[in-house]
Amino acid sequence: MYKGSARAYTNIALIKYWGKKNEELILPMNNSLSLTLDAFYTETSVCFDPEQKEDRFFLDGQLQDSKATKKISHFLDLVRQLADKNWQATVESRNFVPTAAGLASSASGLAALAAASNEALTLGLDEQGLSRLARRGSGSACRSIFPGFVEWEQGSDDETSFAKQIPSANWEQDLAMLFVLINDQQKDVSSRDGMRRTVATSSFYPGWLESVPEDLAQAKIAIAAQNFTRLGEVTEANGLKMHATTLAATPPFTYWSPDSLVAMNLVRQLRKEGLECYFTMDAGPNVKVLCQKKDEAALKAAFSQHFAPERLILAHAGFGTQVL
Ligand code: FM0
Repeated sequence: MYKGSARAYTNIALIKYWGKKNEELILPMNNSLSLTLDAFYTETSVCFDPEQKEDRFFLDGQLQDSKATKKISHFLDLVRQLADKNWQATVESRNFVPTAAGLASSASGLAALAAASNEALTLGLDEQGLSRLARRGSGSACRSIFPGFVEWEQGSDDETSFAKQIPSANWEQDLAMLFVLINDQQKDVSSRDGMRRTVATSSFYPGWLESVPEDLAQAKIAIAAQNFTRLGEVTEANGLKMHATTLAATPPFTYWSPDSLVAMNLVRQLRKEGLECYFTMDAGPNVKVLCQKKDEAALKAAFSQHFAPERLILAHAGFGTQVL
């Protein structure tokens, strides 16, 4: 039996990955920095079978169509290349994440598949190798290999583009993130298409790229100094800049919905009232609010006045990818 199983947790970028300099290798235009969280994860098992005719992909028990399977097969091709085997596989994935709701399920999904494949075919990859492999499936997946604060170094080729954990003296244990689920609809523009269109057409994209190194430096200073205000301010500003690039794309688009703005405004109001919190958003309408653990109950209570309780999920710092 050539079988392996793994669990990987989602991560949310505080300094965003937005745009590729190499689409095939998934090399990003800029470094990014994330926090791995405990609330959403994917469990994946992969079984390579020398007798099997074609790859099969089950998501939450449902056999997936050829389009969804193609993405997985493309990734498995890389694994097969590494193992020098041409065996087809059955992949069974269970998502403890609302799929395609901007909750970075591709990050946990591809990180879990990379680790499961490493196990199944005894590839012997270490964490850095796993991060590089996961990256080929989905860029943000390379960060989900690690717990805590994680930086993805863009690198210049396949060898040099991978994530690593940032020393933090476990400060992330003092933090929390409130997920505000704005709706469960499938998103209109995938992150892959959105960033491609933005790089190709947005006149704001060069401004984004120019500003990231300073934002990243500020975030790292804040983590080293355990300065929540500094980390929150740069997180919120960086996310807004990323979303601004989409408005200047051709055709223009936005991931924001009216309720996203309600959530953003609430964060600003709470801050004025002395509850320190900061928002960030990804390629979907959901809003993620960073706060200190000591304030999480008050934050959730304040959001409960505007959003149904089932739309509010508190997360804390999560774990690195685990073999099951
Ligand atoms: O996570 O085309 O990894 O840094 O979530 O598969 O490489 O799904 F929306 C912002 C994640 C993008 C920011 O992109 O893209 C971040 C985003 P792929 P991903």
